Amino acid sequence: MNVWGGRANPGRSFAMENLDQLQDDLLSQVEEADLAALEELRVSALGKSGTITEMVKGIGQLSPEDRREAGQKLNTVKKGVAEAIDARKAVLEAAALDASLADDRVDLTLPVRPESQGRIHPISQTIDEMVAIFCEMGFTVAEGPHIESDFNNFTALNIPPEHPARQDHDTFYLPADENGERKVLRTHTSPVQIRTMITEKPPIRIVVPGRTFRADHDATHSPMFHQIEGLVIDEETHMGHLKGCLIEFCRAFFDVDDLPVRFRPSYFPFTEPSAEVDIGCSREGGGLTIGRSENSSAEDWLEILGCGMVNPHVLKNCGIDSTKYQGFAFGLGIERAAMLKYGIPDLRTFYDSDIRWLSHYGFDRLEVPNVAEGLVR
Ligand code: 2NL
Repeated sequence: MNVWGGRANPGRSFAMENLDQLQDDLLSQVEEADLAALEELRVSALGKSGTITEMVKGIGQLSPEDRREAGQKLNTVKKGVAEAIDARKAVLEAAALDASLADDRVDLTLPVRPESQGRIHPISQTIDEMVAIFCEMGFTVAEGPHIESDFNNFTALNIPPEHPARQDHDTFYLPADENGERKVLRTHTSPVQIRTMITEKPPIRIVVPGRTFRADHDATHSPMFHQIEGLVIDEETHMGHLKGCLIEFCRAFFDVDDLPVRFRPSYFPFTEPSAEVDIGCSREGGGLTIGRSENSSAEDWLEILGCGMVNPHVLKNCGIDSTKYQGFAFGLGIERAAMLKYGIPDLRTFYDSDIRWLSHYGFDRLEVPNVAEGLVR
C-alpha cells in the first residue's frame, strides 16, 4: 500500500498537492474540534499509525529527488498541525476554566439562612457564658484528660487514702496496670489545676470547665456531669479577692445587679478556710425566683458554689513555695446552674438527646455569650 497516492514514482506536483490538501483538511478539522475530538485528531494524524506518521514511513518509496522536498514539506505540515492542536487546546481549556469559575461563583453578599439548622445544648451555652465572664476578669481556660492518675485526682489534693470519695462505689476505677496502679475517671476537674500548678509558674489564673464522673445515679445525680473550677495563685491573693471575684460572677451569671451573695463556712480537704456560697432567692406559690422579692417572708438561700483559700499542703504537693504564694479556688456544677438559670426541672433530660427538648431549651447558634459591654451594667 502506497500512502503517497498509489503511484510508485509519483510526479512531484502530485505529492505536494496531496500534502497541501492534507494540511488544509487537518487544520480545518482542528478549528472545529472540541477537546475530545482534538485528542482523537492528534492520534489519527500524529499517533503511532497516524496519517502523517505513515507518510513519513513511506518517504523511502519516493524518487530520490522528491524525497528531500517531500520530507521538508512533511515536517512543516507535522509541525503546523501539532502547533494548531496545541493552540486550539489552550483556547478550549481556558474557556472551560472561565465557564467553571463563572458557574462556581459564591455570592458572598447572600444573607445567612434565617432557619436555624441546629441548637446549642444548654450545658454548652452555660459553659460558654461562665467562661466569658471569667475571661473578662483575666482568667484563661485550661483543659485536661478524663482519665487521671490517683495522684492528680486525690493525693495532690490532700484527700487522704481513707476518704469516702476514694471508695470504689463513688469512683470509676480502671483496671490496675502492670505496676498495680489504678487510673480513675476524674471525679472533679481539679486534676487540671494540679497539672497547671506542677508545670506552670505563678501567677496562675485559670478556669477549667469539663466532664466529670462519679458512680452515682438517681433523680439528682448523673454518673457523668459537668463542673467548672477556678484557681488563682499569686503572692498577695487573699479572701477579699475570692469574695469579690465570686460575688461579681454570681451577679453577672444570673444577671441580677443586687443579687444577695452569702459565704457560709464549710470544709474541703483542698482548701483552708473553705466556704459554701449561697445566692438569695424567693419562693412564692411553689415557684422559685433568683434574687429578692417584695415579700420578705418568701426569702430563701440557694447553695451554688464551693470555694476556699488553697490549702498550703496542695501547693507543696505541686512544688509551689507556700511561704511565698497563696491563692483561692472554687468549683460549681454546670447542670445545677443551668437548671436554675433556665428553669429546667429535671436533670436527667440533659442527656436524653430528645430533639423536642433541645428545640425548647436549646440556644440559637448566634446567641453568643457576650460580655463586650463589661460586667458592670
Ligand atoms: C464544689 C466545690 C471546690 C475547689 C473546688 C480546688 C482545686 C485545687 C485546689 C484547691 Cl487544685 N481547690 N478546687 C476548691 C473548693 C471547692 O468545689 O462544690 N464543687 C462542685
